[in-house]
Amino acid sequence: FTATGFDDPGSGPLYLQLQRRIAEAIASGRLSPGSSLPAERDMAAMTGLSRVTIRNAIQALVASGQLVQRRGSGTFVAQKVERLEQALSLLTSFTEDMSRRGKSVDSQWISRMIGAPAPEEVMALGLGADEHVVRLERVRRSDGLPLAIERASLPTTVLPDPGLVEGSLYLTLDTLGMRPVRAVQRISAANLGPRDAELLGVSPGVAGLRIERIGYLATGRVVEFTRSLYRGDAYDFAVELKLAP
Ligand code: 16G
Repeated sequence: FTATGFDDPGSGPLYLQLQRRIAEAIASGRLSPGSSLPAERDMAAMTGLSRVTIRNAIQALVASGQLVQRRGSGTFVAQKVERLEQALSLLTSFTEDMSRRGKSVDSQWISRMIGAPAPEEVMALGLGADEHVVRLERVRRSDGLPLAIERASLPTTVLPDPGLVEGSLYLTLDTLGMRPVRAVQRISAANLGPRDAELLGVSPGVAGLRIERIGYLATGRVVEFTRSLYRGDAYDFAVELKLAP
């Protein structure tokens, strides 16, 4: 970025001119996905613009999802995501969904543990006194791109040891004869907090989708209570509707 070209009074506010220039550099590939932007102070020196102007231009590009800000490490060009259409009427696993699309799955573990259930886990899983839960917290990635954070809770009577899950939870449950055959799913809007945004490689405050799934065996026994945060810029959920009787 150079100091030239910012003096044309007909081109609108300075921050908009800079915003346009950065957007063009991203579109043309001169600034590639994942690359970092110079610090605000250095950009001010390069362009001769004030730090407030630089900040305004960057904030606008962060809000539109073209740039991502990470606490402590700076501002980066956002990774391009291709939106995925996900059917809502089928009970599939993340691994199956991605393999069907010919994509690789590599999930990043955040934590796996056994503990006493929180009140909402007791409610959702219908736990009795003294029952414990296994908690699996993962960032689900496909072709290296983080798409969702999943926090699954299961009774230890369903999954006795969190270490049994290597890759696919549903595959593990299948081998234990505990794979859900029915589920109730709720979707609501959520703005991603700083920690979750960081895990997903997006800017804090961007739109996400909160999805809760409660999975049942044919007997009606609850096996899974999973709370997920999906990237709002990566998913379209689709469902076929029929006429009401
Ligand atoms: C899906 C499910 C999640 C389930 C997971 C198992 C949604 C919103 N969530 O991501 O509830 O635990 O699949 O995936 O669809 P896995 O077998 O690949 O671990």
